[in-house]
Amino acid sequence: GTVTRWWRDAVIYQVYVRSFADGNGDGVGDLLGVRGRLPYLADLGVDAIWLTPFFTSPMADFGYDVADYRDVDPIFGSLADARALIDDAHGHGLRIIVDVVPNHTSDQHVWFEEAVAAGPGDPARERYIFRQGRGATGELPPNDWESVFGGSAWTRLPDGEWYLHLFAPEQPDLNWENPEVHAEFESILRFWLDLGVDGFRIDVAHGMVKAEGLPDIGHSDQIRMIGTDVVPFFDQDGVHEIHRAWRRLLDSYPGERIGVAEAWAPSPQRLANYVRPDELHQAFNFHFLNTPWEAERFRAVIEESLATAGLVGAPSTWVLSNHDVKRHLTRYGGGEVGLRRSRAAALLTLSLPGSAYVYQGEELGLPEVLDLPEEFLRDPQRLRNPDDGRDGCRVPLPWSDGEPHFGFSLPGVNGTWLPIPSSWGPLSVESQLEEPLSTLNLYREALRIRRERRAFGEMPLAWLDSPEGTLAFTRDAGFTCTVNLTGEDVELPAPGRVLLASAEPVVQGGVARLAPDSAVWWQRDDAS
Ligand code: TEU
Repeated sequence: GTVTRWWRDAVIYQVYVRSFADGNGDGVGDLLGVRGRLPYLADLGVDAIWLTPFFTSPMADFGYDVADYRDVDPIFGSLADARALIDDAHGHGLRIIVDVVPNHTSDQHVWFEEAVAAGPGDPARERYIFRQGRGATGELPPNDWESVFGGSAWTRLPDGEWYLHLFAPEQPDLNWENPEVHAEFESILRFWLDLGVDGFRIDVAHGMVKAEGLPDIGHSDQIRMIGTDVVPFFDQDGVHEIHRAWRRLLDSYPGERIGVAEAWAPSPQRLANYVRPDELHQAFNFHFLNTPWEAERFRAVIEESLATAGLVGAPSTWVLSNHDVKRHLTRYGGGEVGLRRSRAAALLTLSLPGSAYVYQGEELGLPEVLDLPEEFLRDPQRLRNPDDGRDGCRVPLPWSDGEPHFGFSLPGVNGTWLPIPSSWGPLSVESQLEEPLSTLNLYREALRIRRERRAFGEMPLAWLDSPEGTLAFTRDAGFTCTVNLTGEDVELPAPGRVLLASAEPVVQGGVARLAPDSAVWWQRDDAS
C-alpha cells in the first residue's frame, strides 16, 4: 500500500478500558463505552487509540493475564463490540492499536491448565518454563530470580515442579524456545490484523527470551524502573528475532500496521535495537517518567533521545504517564504547581520531534488519587511495595459534573470499580469544554496546531540560547517553543507572536516575561 509513515509523528491516546467509560452500567469501563466516546477522541485531535488488554481474563493483573487472546472478556463486551469499535474508530479517522501480552498467559489459559494437569515430563509443560527445584527434595526455587511484583519468580505445583512467572503467580511465562508458541502468537496477531487493527503495543517486549540455562543473578536489587542492570531474563539478544518475524507479518498487511515495544533496556542504545527498520516501529521512550522538573535534566534527556532516534532512523516516542506510574501532575508536586508544570510539559512534549502518547485523563489534568479506600486496592504490584500500587492512576474518568458517577457510568449503578473523588466535578470533560483556558482546551488547541503542520513531527529541533532554568528551541517555519521550569518570572526576547500558552506571557517592547512553570508556542510572522 501507500507509505504514509503515519506513526512517525502520531499522537496516540492510551485508553485504559476499565476506567474510560462504562457503556453497560456495571461500574466498569468497556468497549461500548469507548465507542460512545469516539467523537470526544476525534474532537480532541489524536491520531490513534491504544486500548489496554480487553481479552478474556480472570483479571489477576487487570487483563495483563490473558486466558483467551481471540475473545473479549464479558466485562468489556463481546467480539462483536470489538469489531464495531474498530470500524467506528476508522470512520472517525482514528487508528486502533491493541495490546498483545506475549511474555505470559493467565494461569487459566487452556495451555496452562493442560500443562498443570499433564504432570512433569509431559510435552504440554514445554509451552511454559517448568523446572525441578533445588535442595535435597527440590524444595527451593530453581534459581534466584525475583518477580517484578515481589517475591520469588517461581511457584511450586503440588507435583513438585516449579514454574516461572516474572510477574504474578497467575501469569506463568511462556517458553519462547518452543516453536508452537511462535506459531500461536503469529496466528493471534493475524486474527486481530484481519479484524482491522492498525497495530500492537507489545507488553514486556524485552522479556520473552531468557538466558540459556536460566543462570542465577547472584544479587538481590534486580529490577529498576529504567533498568541499568543486565539481568538474564530481560533484553536478551534472541528477543529481536521474534520482533523481526512480527515485523514481516505486519508488513504483509496493507496500510502500515505498527508494533510499539514496551521495553525496558539498560541503555538508550539497547532500547534503540527494538526500532530498527526491520524490527518494531516504535519503542516507548520512558525517560520522562523519572526526569525531575529541571531544565538541564529535560534538555539532557531530549538530546540523548534525539541522538538515539537519529542513529536508528526512527523517531522518539514521548511518554509522560501511563497506567503503571504515578500521574505526572502528582510527580511534579501536585496541586497548583503540579498543574502548571503538567500543562507546560504537555506543550513541551507535543512540540518535540516524533510521536507522543497521551494517557487518558492527562488532558484533563487529573492527579494521582492517593487516598483510595483500602478495600478497593487490588493491584498485584502492591505486594512488592504497598506505596507503589498502580490503582491511583487508574481511577475512572469524570465526563460531566452534573451526572451520577460524573457520567462515567449509567445512573442506576451503585458505584464505579474505583471511586471517583467527589472534588473532580470541575475536572470533568463537560466542565472543561466550557472553560476556554482549561487543560482540555489547551490539549485540543495544541493538537489542532500540530495537525495543521503535518511536517512538524519530522522537522529537526534547534536549541536557542535562553536564560538558566528555561528551554527554547525552534522547529519548522518560524515556530519556537519556550519553557520556563523555574518558579519565577523569566524574561527573554519574544520569539514571535503567541500561538498557544500554558500560562499567558506578558509581551512588551519585544521582551516576553514567561510565567513560572509555563510553556509557550510562538510563531515568527515573517516566516513563510
Ligand atoms: O508492565 C511491565 C513492567 O515491567 C511493569 O511492571 C512496570 O515496570 C511497572 O509497573 C512500573 O511501575 C506491563 C504492563 O504495562 C503492566 O500493567 C503489567 O502489569 C505488566 O506488563 C505485566 O503484564
